[in-house]
Amino acid sequence: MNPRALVLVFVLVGLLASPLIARPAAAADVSVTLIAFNVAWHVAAHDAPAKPTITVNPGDVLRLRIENHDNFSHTFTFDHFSVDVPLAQGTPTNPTVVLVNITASTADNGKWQFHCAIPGHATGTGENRDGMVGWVQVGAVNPPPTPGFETVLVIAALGAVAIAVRVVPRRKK
Ligand SMILES: [Cu+2]
Repeated sequence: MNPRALVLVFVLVGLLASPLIARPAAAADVSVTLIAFNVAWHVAAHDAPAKPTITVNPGDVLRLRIENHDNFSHTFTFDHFSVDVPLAQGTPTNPTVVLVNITASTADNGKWQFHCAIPGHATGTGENRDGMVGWVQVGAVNPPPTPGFETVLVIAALGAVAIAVRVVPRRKK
């Protein structure tokens, strides 16, 4: 293969491979207010749905402001991230506030359940509790689609290289 063709090969392969080695989005701070109210978790407001799912990307820091608006105790218990903090009784206007930071790594990809450990507030075991529960989803809900688009790109790159090698005139010796 002559040198010009070789350069073309490198440029094409580099261009076409660049999306495949693109870095993930930069890590972000995700600030969420999680409210314990009427023996249920809500994000940001009482009338937000119970059993919320909070979504973050790997590398993000989830900065939770946890408020207890009930006039009895709760806990914020998150087995996967080894968090278990008590929440003393509060009121909507004068809540008990606890700050919890959770750093999600790629090893945490998946959907993880948090709950309240006060007896009767959540039932069941492990990741399958019901009642006063919620989830943190780290990363995509579904894994990325099987390589289809990338395969097409690679085939296109190889085709382009083959054409380039034929079109680029050979140097006369
Ligand atoms: Cu509780």
